[in-house]
Amino acid sequence: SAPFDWEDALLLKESLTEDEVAISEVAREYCQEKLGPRVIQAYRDEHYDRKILEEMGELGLLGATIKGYGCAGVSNVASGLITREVERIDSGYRSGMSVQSSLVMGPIYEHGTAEMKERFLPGLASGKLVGCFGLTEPNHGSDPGSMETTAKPHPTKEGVYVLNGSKTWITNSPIADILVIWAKLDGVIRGFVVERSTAGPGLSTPAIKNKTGLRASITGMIHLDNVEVPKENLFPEVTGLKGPFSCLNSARYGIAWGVMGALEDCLSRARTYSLERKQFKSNPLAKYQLVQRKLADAMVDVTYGLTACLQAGRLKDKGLLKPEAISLIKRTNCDNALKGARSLQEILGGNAVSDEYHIGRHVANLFVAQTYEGQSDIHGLILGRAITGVQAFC
Ligand code: TGC
Ligand code: FAD
Repeated sequence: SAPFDWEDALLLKESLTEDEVAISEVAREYCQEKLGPRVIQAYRDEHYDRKILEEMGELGLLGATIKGYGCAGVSNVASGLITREVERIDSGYRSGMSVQSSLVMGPIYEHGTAEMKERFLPGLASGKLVGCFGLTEPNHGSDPGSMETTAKPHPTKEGVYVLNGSKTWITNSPIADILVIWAKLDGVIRGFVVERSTAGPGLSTPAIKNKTGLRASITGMIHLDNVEVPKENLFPEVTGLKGPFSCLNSARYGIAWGVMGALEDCLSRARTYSLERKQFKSNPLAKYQLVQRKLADAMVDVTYGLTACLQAGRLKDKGLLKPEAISLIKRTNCDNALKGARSLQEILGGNAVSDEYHIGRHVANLFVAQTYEGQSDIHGLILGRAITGVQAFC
């Protein structure tokens, strides 16, 4: 029988359908050939090329689980495998894709009217339109329920709302054509699709520069100063935090897969380095027990993490995946990826400081992955509440 495969210790591939394997291979080829060669320069220049979304759109990687509207309609496991391949290159590229797919196309598909779906989804699926998701505010990150952004009926124009407020740390906002904005209307959270082309001068989206992580993705603020939005662009039914959280469930699920891709890349690079680099009597680093332990720990975390993602994906396809279970995999995989990448970085010694060796970039990115979409301690508190029935947020 085939020997043990350290890159697939529990034979994940055996549990995938032919379609899932094929999609994963398409994504891998694209990422390795097209994203890999440009990531170091993009990270140095803090540059996000919006053509990336068009390239992904051409391959059917955007909004991949959506049926119709130019989307691929694949399983949640297939979509997770795409995410893993993209983040194997860089979390920033995965971020741009996750926001477009889960946080912009997701709510339009789930909560939008038929007219909104027809109007926005095909352009977003092709990557010709870029979207962003505005939930976090300068004063409200982990606690979005306290948001200050408001929507009010226009005092004179029938069927028009007026938005005021600020959002910050918003992926894609400086280049977004379509902005999903969460705001309080009569004190209740509602979702609006703001179109840059018609928003007028009250909308501005300055970039946040000089980031220490996620530099290959573009992040910015959103300022709304009396921005007018027609009532056709309001999600008609969903109210309260379950609006934004319903799409965050999918994005958090995707991150759990993605960060395992980043850790796999670190593992592969550290292993190669440890076999080539010799210290003390011409021994490769790989001969030393402490080094082997670091590699083994990371391989175990990848294997457990991907196995949990696979199970979560199958449950999601059946509609059985609970938000608390998503908190479990998002938190555990992000924590393990950050810890593992940081430990593997040590194997590269001084060379780890050079961006040519990639691991330092993953470490910086994984701090962000552990922070956004609910910081790990927040997910710990969500789990604590599920276990005890008592909430400890305030
Ligand atoms: P809480 O009382 O827990 O809930 C209020 C209402 O919301 C519902 N809800 C959910 N519904 C669906 N899925 C979920 N995961 C849900 N979580 C909560 C809940 O059922 C309730 O509904 P109802 O009908 O009873 O009103 O609200 P809370 O204010 O106590 O919430 C606390 C907490 C910590 C759970 C929540 O606020 C939280 O998760 N905070 C983290 C914030 C966060 O994740 N922000 C993400 C911003 S977007 C982002 O980071 C994108 S980065 C993307 C990239 O670049 O990749
Ligand atoms: P805070 O809420 O101020 O938390 C700071 C620390 O305090 C954290 O460690 C947290 O766990 C801890 N803490 C807070 N409350 C408690 C508590 N009750 N008990 C114990 N500990 C607590 N948001 C969007 O809406 N859309 C986006 O596209 C988006 N993209 C992002 C891209 C990047 C690069 C970054 C960095 C962030 C992005 N975010 C986005 C924002 C992100 O979701 C928030 O940064 C995150 O939710 C945390 O909020 P905060 O930064 O305000 O931290």
